[in-house]
Amino acid sequence: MKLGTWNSIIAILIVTTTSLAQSGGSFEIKKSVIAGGGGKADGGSFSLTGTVGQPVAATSSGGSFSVSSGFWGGGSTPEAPGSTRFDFDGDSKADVSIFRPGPGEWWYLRSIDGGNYAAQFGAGTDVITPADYTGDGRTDISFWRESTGEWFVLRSEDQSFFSFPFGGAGDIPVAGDFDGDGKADPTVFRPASATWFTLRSTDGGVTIQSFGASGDRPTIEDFDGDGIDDIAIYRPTVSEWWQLRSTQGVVALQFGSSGDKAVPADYTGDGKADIAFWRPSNGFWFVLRSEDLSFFSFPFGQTGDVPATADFDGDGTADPTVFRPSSNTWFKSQSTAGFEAVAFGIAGDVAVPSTYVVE
Ligand SMILES: [Ca+2]
Ligand SMILES: [Ca+2]
Ligand SMILES: [Ca+2]
Ligand SMILES: [Ca+2]
Repeated sequence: MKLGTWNSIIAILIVTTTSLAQSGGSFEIKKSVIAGGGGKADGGSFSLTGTVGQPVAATSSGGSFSVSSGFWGGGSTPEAPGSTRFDFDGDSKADVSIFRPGPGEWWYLRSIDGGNYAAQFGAGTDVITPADYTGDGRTDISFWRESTGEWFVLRSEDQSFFSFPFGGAGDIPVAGDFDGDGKADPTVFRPASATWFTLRSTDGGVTIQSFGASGDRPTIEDFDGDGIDDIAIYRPTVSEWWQLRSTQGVVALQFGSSGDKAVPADYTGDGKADIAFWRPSNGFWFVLRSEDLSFFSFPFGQTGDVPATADFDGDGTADPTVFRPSSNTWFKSQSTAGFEAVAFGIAGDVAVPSTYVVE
């Protein structure tokens, strides 16, 4: 989900007296990244139309002109970078979090300051659907009620909620950003007809697509790394992965065997989700590298654990993680911050980062 490439964009503003492509007066700009997704910088007889919006860096001056350049937010239509999944407090680090079905409570451990947060929202019979629907970079607590097909979203901004009907009995609710505006689009996969229905956040319209077959399970990720989530399925009976990639088209691969749990995420950190599964019988992880489709495997966790992968240390690379219900302990193999065990939850709790794991 997270767009690591945005973090690596570097703005370079160079002022010289030579004359090259982008020039005006006595200065020349070789490279620049301007905020606001289309903003413009002006000075005297010169103007520069911006390209990419990101948080502010600095202002550079030259002669009679200055350009505030680099990375800053705001503007009329800021393009939100993709949100980190299961990041409720908005620090780009996923938060250890549980849903308590009995009372319909959500609890999470804020990575930003170590505090606890709790909210009551939903019931044990609801299907939880956490995602950033409002586009503020923080995951919104959310659930889908199958009996009425209604979605409920608790806005991260002010804890108010909204609801709307979308989908019906038998559907599988998922969420992904399919139109690339930084807001998750409520989506249901209808197994009976292998049809996808997406409620677009950009214009409120509905996209209907056929992809997959009856019995498939949705596994949405950004597999081709273009910043737009891709419709994808895992076919448990034959361990096949089918992806309708937004830029690179359809691909199908076989990886895994019966009983494995599908846990696709970007474990290699190249910005593309990797096909991956966790094997409950021996606690091994298997990752098919997006770079070259070679694979690697390693043991982490044991039978009875629940895979709960997310990017807990916020470096853009998914961290293999398991939640152990017997002791309510989280074991994280973090790509940068290393191993960490955290006790969080009580008996019967559901690990929120396991929400979209399928088998
Ligand atoms: Ca966080
Ligand atoms: Ca994509
Ligand atoms: Ca990858
Ligand atoms: Ca990480």
